[in-house]
This record gives sequence, C-alpha cells and structure tokens, in this order.
Amino acid sequence: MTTAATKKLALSHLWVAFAAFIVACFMGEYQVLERSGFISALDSAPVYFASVSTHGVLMAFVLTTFFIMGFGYYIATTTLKQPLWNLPLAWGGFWLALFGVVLAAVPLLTGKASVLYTFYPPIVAHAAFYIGATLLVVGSWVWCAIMLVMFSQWKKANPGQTVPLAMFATAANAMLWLWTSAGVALEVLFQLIPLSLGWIDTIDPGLARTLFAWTLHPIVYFWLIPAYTAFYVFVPKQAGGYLFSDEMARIAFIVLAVFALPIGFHHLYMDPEQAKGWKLLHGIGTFVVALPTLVTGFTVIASLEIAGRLRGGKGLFGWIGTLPWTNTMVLSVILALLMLIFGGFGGIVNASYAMNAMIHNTAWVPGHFHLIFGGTTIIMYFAIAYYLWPILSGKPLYSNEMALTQLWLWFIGMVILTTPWHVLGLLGQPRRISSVVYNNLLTLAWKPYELAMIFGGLVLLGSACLFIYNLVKTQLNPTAEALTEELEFAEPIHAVTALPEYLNSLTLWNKVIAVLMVISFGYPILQFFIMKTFGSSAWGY
Ligand code: HAS
Ligand code: CU
Repeated sequence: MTTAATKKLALSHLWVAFAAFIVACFMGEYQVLERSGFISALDSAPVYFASVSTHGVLMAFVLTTFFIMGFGYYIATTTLKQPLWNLPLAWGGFWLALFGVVLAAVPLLTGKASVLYTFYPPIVAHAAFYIGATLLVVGSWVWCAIMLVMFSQWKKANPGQTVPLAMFATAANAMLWLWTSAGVALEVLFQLIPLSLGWIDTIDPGLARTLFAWTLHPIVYFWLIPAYTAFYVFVPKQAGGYLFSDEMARIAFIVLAVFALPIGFHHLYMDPEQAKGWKLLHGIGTFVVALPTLVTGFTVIASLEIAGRLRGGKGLFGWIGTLPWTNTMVLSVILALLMLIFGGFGGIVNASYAMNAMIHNTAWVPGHFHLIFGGTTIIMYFAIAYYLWPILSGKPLYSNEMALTQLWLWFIGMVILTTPWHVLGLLGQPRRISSVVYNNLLTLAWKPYELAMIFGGLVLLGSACLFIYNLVKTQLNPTAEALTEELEFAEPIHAVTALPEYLNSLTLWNKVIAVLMVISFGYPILQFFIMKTFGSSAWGY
C-alpha cells in the first residue's frame, strides 16, 4: 500500500540525489583535466581543491544519503504494506538535510571548505561547512528512526512472521548508519565546530582521525547495501528465476552491518597515533567483512544461473548467454559484478597491512573507490532508478535502448578511468594533488595514463548526461498513460519457514555491535584522554 504521497516523497529524495550526481560528474571531468597539466589555462590549485571537495561531498554524502532515504521509504511502505509512519516528520528530515546541503555548499563553492570529503584536521573549513554537514546527518537520522519504528511496529503486529528481506536489509542499514555516523558526529561536534568557530585553539588530529576512521569504513557499506538489496530482491525476478537463498542474504546483511564497524583502522595503518596491535585487530576484522561480499557474489551468480537454466541455457556457461541482457537490472548486475572482481581485489590489497604501505596515499586508492563505489555501487543505483521511475512517476521509461547504452558506457568509462588510476598509484603518483606535473623524467611515464583517464571521464560524463536525460524525459512525458505497476520481489527457491529470531530481528546484533565497538575503539579513544600530552596544558601537565 504505497500512497501517492509516499511516491512523491521518494521521488523528491531521488531527484536531489541525482541532481547532486550530475553536478559532481562535470566537476570530476574538470579535475582530471586540470590535474593532468595538458591545458595550462586551467591550472589553479585553489579552484581544483574547491572542486574536488565539492565533488567528493556531493557524490559520497549527498547522492548516497538522499538516494538511500528515498529508496528506503519506498521499500518500507511496499514490503510492509502499510502507509509511511509519520509523513510530516519524513518531510521535515528531507528539508533539514537539504538545508544542510545548501549551507555547506556556500563555503565549498567559494573555496572556504577545500578540505576534501574526509576533512582531516589540521586543515580547517568555515564553520558553515561542518554545520551544514551535521544537518544533513541529522536529517538522515530522521530516516533511520522512521525505518526502525516501522520495522518494529510491523513485527509487533505480525508476531512470528518473517520480515520481508528488502525491509530487513533496509532496517539493518538504518541501524548501521546510526552507529556509523556517531563517530564523525563526535568529531564534528566536539572538535571541528568549536575549532572553526574559534571557541577552542587546538584539537588533537590523531583523535579526529580515529573518530573519522570509526565512520569511514561502515559508511561505504551504508552506500553499498541498497545495491546488494537490489542484487537479492530484484535481480533474480528480473532475470526470470528465483533467489538462491533468502537465509544467506540475511546472513550477508548481518555480517556486513556488524563487521563493518569495528575495523576502521585499516584507514590508519600508516598513521602514528594507534599502536600496531590495534591495527592488526582491525585488519583481521576487515577480512571477515569481505566474506559477505563473497557470499553475495556466490548467491547472486547462483540465482542468475537458475534463471539462465530456466530460460533454456545448457552446459557450464551456456546459461550466461540466455540471461535477458536487455533488461536494465540484469545488465547492471552483470557489469557490477565484473567491476567488483577488481574493485574487491584492490580492497584486499589495501587491507593487507604490509601491502597497504605500497599503495597508501597513492592514486591507487581513488582508483579503488571509483571502481567499487562509482562502478559497482552506482551502476546499481542507476538500475534501481530505471526500475523505480516508471512506478514512481506513473509513466513508462522514455527509452530502454538509451538506458542500456548508458549502462554499457558507464562500465566502459569506469574501466578506462580506473585501470590507469591503479597503475599510476603503483608508479608512485600521490593522491590528493592538484597537479601531476613535476620537473622530472619519471612523471613523463604518467602522461599516457592521464590521457586515458581524461577520455574515461568523458565517456562517464556522456553516460551520466544520458541517464539524467532519460529520467527527465520520462517524467515530463505529457501524453503517456499513467502506469499502475508495482515493485516485484524475487521469491526464494526454497520457501522460508520458521526463521530463527536472530535472522528476523536486529536486537541481538545491535548488542553485538556495542560489544565489538567497546573492544575495538574503547581504549584507542580513551588513550587520548589519559596520555601525558607533550606541551599541552589542557590536562594540567
Ligand atoms: Fe575500500 C579505501 C579495503 C570495499 C570504498 N574504500 C576506500 C576508500 C573508499 C572505499 C571511498 O583496507 C577511500 C577512503 C579515503 O578517502 O581515504 N574496501 C576494502 C575492502 C573491501 C572494500 C577489504 N571500499 C569497498 C566498498 C566501497 C569502498 C564496497 C564503496 C562502496 N578500502 C579498503 C582499505 C582502504 C580502502 C584498506 C584504505 C586504503 C588506504 O590506504 O587509504 C571489501 O569489502 C571488498 C570485498 C570484495 C571482494 C570481491 C569479490 C568479488 C566478487 C565478484 C564475483 C564476480 C564474478 C563475475 C566471478 C573480495 C563477489 C561473474 C560474471 C557474470 C557474467 C555473472
Ligand atoms: Cu574501509
């Protein structure tokens, strides 16, 4: 039972998300051009850093958060078959988050918040940036509250019944995000806002980086969970088959949510403020959190195989050819999985403590996350958008052909962009620099890769424009008959019967997270408050 009001709410969130996305795509292409040094008229470090900071914030925080909120509202009402709990509150969260974005955009665009999306001190931005970002997060907490209230209300009203998988994943993501955002919230509220307003003179960047590391790993799974949700609940049905295992999907979401949190120090391997034992502990946890992705890869490919064989595919690989490659959801998942092979491999290299020394702070890292986030994750956001738009707007998709071209271009562009980026990292190119032109021969070797990246970026920009064009044309179509389609969810191949409570509720997992967080972050944070800090008067030494 999804009312027109909820559809409008979801659509508004998705429009904000994709508006941020298209602006950020143009910035991305400018950045790769500026950095290469090929066009000297573009040379400007201040403009570059203002742009790259805005690009990162728009892609990583605005696109993702608004997309996840809009998608979640729609999933909750359709799967639970009940109206949205507290629609006015949901709109309140939307406007608060949007106001936060506008507030942060002013210093970003005027070069007063050129601190990148990770905003590590000691670089400091204008207070409006931190306050705006905080309001965005507070708006997203409203979404978390609504998701968790709807989840528990439904469970109370339907005792013993299995929560629909899509809602289970969405609620797990809401729980994950509340835990995730707490780290950066502490950093911003107690360190960066007081510092940027001049209320305090100094902060400890080691503590700030530790708090940010609390957020930095789980945030990437917050972005990823909608993509995996589509893998499990839409793809098998769209491919013409069944979900291989509903239980394995739940286990994957649980392990993702629980183990995403206590592992953030793999971003601090090369930092001095934490001891190596803690880093090793977080490193082991990082390998645990790769498991649900392997499980997901297995389950999704098995589901595709079921579909391919039901469609008449024979032999070891014959089922791949019989899949409906012209279905946007199916094409997207295939391309997403292909990008996940190397994106995930790169992640495993990063996570390996010793190998991290080789790639840390090099161009390899943006190569990794553009492939796995911009590639695997975002291509599934496109697929979800193509699937939802006709339902939310009541009009058929303007062009399926154009959508398929767009998806292929996104994949090709991402491969052309990120392969050289990884190589440049191995060749020693640093990340976070505004110009790659140095006065030595070594950097000559970077030039062909830079050129390839500019071309890859152009292909991506073209793809992004096609995507937006298709959605706008769909929505503005005045003549199309209104559609009344609803979402179709995949059925598991074996019906789910009598699920144990730990696969149907989040209560236990919330407690497990609390224990793991105390173990993995308790002392590493406490140490900043009990250590004798050289030269500091703050603690009376
Ligand atoms: Fe990462 C840095 C480790 C996944 C995003 N990561 C980043 C940053 C971002 C990011 C944004 O340990 C930069 C942060 C910054 O600015 O400083 N990452 C990992 C690991 C994984 C991983 C172990 N990352 C992600 C995902 C992201 C993301 C997902 C976004 C959505 N990452 C790191 C580390 C760093 C890091 C270090 C710090 C680096 C540094 O030094 O700064 C894992 O979750 C990956 C698991 C995935 C796999 C792949 C399995 C493959 C499958 C595909 C099978 C398909 C087939 C094809 C066979 C193990 C399942 C089938 C074909 C058909 C046709 C059907
Ligand atoms: Cu991480």
